[in-house]
Amino acid sequence: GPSFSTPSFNFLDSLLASEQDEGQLCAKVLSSLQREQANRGKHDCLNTFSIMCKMADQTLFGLVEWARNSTLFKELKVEDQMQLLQNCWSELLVLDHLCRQVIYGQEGCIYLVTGQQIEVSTIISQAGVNLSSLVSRAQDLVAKLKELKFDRKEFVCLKYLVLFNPDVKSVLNRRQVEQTQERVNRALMEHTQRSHPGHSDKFGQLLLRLPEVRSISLQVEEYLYQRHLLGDLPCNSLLTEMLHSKHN
Ligand code: DR9
Repeated sequence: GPSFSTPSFNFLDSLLASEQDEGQLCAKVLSSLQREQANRGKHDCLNTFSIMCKMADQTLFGLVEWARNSTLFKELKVEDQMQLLQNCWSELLVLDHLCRQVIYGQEGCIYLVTGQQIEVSTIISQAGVNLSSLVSRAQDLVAKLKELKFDRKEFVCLKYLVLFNPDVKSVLNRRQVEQTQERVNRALMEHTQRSHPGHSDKFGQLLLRLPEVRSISLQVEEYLYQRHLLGDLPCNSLLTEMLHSKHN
């Protein structure tokens, strides 16, 4: 109960409170997809890939908005905010995807931000090797996170740890980024110890998943870059803009 609360308990709650609502995000994405389709003729339907990109783009807008609304992030100079987001946008997308699968996903299915479910076997049969391998790697990680009984608070912490990365080159106020990283790290450790007292290494187990998240996110960028080279990526999207910020 509240009588046992500690400062970092409240800290974690405040991080959780500024999470965006899944229902609102879903409604936003659906309406943007409908607007897009309405602007087209009856016989000019968006293909699957464009729909997925639009979905990812809207999700990315939501994640950038989330970061920019967070008190800890607002304390940074705009230049540093840009550097940090350019470094981790694809990791945030992957974490977001993973969390959605852990919370809503059914065995053998991918749960999209729109609430639609797609069977993994369908994807494997329709997608090329790159996308298939991406989806399989992500599903393996989902299984591990389910096993660890990954919860929302832990997910929020991982998002902050990915965002406040002091190793990003050309960050001006490295100390401030480091301090936030340490603070979130401590809150995550205390939370895992409090909520799973019998599971002494849950904290370590969660942190050990981050290199795989990073690696999957780099594969997402590679996949998207290949599709960009084929001319398949929408030109005026945040997704494309972020992708280019690294390849410059
Ligand atoms: C929640 C985050 C944003 C949500 C946006 C998209 C979620 C992406 C997550 C999983 C992928 C779902 C894939 C759905 C596939 C639908 C059916 C299908 O298999 O379509 C095939 C089509 C084309 O495949 P291909 O590119 O391999 O080309 C095949 C070739 O033509 C023949 O060899 O696949 C798509 O359209 C997929 C588009 C994916 C858009 C990628 C956005 C990535 C952004 C974030 C991803 C987050 C992590 C995902 C980890 C799996």
